[in-house]
Amino acid sequence: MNSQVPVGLAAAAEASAGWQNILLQPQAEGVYLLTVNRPKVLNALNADTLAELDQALDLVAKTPAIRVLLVTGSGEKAFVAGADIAHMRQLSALEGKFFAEQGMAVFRKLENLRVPVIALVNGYALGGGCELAMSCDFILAAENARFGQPEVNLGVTPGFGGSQRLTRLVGRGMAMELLTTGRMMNAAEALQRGLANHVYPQAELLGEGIRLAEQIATKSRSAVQLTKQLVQRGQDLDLDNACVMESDVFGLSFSTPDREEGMAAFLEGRKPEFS
Ligand code: DAK
Repeated sequence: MNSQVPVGLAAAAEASAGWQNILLQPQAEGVYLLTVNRPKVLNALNADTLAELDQALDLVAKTPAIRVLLVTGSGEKAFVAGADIAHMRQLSALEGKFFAEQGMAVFRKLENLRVPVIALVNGYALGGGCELAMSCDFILAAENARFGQPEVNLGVTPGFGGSQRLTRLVGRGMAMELLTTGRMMNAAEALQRGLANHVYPQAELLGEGIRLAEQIATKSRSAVQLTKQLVQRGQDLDLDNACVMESDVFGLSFSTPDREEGMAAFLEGRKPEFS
């Protein structure tokens, strides 16, 4: 399929039917749930799973009806317990490099999706699992969530962006501590350190995720997506250039029908009906 051609939900459902390791399911109007579905190995990521994730993200990108994506793991024990160690054990140095590049590219694609992406961390998020969660726009955690980068226990370094994203999210000192000890952080600490936005009892995590996603899905699609671009791109710019970019995008948002509708609705005292 041409990645530029928008597809409808029926075509998207058909395209996802062949996947073995992941699920992409509607949850509410505009809200889809992407689940890593290998519960027997705590949803560990092997090359096949990464390839399916890559296809799923292409599908999400070209399905305009999907306005917010939730990402989680199957079962009640794990979000994703890391890269698949049985798979990695067989890799040569060159294959290891390709595996890391594959994971990096998939997580970068996730990060760069136009739509907001929310990680629902329902248990262990270790190594590649923590890296997957950190590639989402923000994290909601269940009370049993555990975050960590235990690569030092395996004699390797993080390979899917963990050393970089964790440092940006929790700061250099705490990232160094977690990366060099491999210790796990529980949900309360993740909340305290700003890695997770909220913590919920496990049984409520999906419902809360859907509720929050629905709030976003009712807002102006163009404003939400432009805002994501501003946050994504701005964090790597100096403040002067980032503010120039914000002025430009602010101007651009004035060209949208949603701007006309949003402002008219406010002045007329009614709810906006965004396109
Ligand atoms: N890979 C493969 N299988 C895994 C797994 C994993 N990451 N994590 C768990 N499993 C499997 C277990 O082997 C077990 O399988 P069976 O024995 O039942 O066949 C099953 O899932 C249930 O796990 P446990 O029996 O161990 O369950 P417990 O409750 O006792 O312990 C645990 C849960 C999450 C604490 C434990 O499973 C654990 O420590 N898992 C490994 C966590 C971990 O170290 N993850 C990897 C992080 S490192 C790179 C590319 C990528 C990466 C690095 C470099 N380059 C190529 C350079 C990324 C690395 C990582 O992600």
